Amino acid sequence: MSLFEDRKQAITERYEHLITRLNEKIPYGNGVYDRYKYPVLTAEHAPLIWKYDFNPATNPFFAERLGINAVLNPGAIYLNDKYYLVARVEGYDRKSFFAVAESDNGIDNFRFWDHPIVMPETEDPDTNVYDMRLVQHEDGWIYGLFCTERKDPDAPTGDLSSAVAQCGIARTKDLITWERLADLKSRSPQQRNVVLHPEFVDGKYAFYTRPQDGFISAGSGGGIGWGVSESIEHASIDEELIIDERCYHTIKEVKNGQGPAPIKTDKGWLHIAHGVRGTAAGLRYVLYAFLTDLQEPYKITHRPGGHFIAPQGEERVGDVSNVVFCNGVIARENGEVYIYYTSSDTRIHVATTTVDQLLDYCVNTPEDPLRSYACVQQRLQLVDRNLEYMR
Ligand code: M1P
Repeated sequence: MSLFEDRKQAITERYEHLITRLNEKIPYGNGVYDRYKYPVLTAEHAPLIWKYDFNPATNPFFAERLGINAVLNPGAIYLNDKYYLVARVEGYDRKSFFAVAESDNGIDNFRFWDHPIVMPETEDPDTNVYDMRLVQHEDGWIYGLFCTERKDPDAPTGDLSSAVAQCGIARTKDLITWERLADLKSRSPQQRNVVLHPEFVDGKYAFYTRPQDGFISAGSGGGIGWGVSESIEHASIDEELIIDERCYHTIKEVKNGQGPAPIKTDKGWLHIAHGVRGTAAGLRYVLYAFLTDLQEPYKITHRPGGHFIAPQGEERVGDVSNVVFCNGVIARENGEVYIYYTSSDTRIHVATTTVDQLLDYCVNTPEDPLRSYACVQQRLQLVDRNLEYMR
């Protein structure tokens, strides 16, 4: 066989082995959720036809032509008995694009569709798009809200890093054809982590936002915000209410952001979000959870203290280390929940749980009491209750 054929065959076999590998639940868990042995999507899951030129006349070494650097931060949706992830796929050129991967069971055998999503541009082209939140809205459309990033037109000469992040909005019925709507307008100079609430609130479209002053830094802004808009075609928020603030010496001291759209339960809307704190090794991103009122989704009713998922083991290392991020969750009608989280901006994992377990976590985990002394009191209460019970 030629070098071309040798490589093509070996690489195709390795790829098929990876794509069809069964996942394994890691035993014991923590009673709140279970992690799995293997990531569900990595850069290696990108179809070979996205990367290689399969014509030996133009690619005699079967060399990669367009590499994929990372597959991360997917939106998630359950449709037609399948689990779909709309992943952020990042090429070697640092640009991200969206692509759909599907699986029958949500924990393994995810396979990308042949064609990445063609996301139409607005009249102001995006430099980079990423982190789609997929929402099946009660108006009948599936919406994808994502970050659109463009160079900051006010950046001083020589500053090639400053950017403006805003919320792009698109809608679809089938995840194939997307109609791009106008970017969200709000008063904040920067918006990331914007999420559409799945239901109308007082007849309006409602959004979770994350206003901030700078591209990276929250500055005087930050926190998870809430705002409403009459229109989705030209979404515009006049007033943003901060519903979950940043807080000194907590997991969300530097910034925080809504994860996927919240899950509707009989005890309230169940939210997964990310919190960021500074360390000597850089920023640390963890996930946390909270519950909001069913009628007034902007009112938090329960806030379990501390992190819900933090990076562990190999998850701690990647392109942006010490990060877990989640913008995709699937809550099945039977109560099963699939949380798709990304570790270190590099690969996607699943954690499985149930609505009952998540509600138990939210309702029965005490809040962060914000001081060491109070934390000790909290733990002593648990110890004493246990000793009394076990007597
Ligand atoms: O690198 C970690 C994350 O940083 C950003 O999130 P945030 O705006 O909350 O800081 C995003 O760029 C996200 O994609 C990335 O995973």
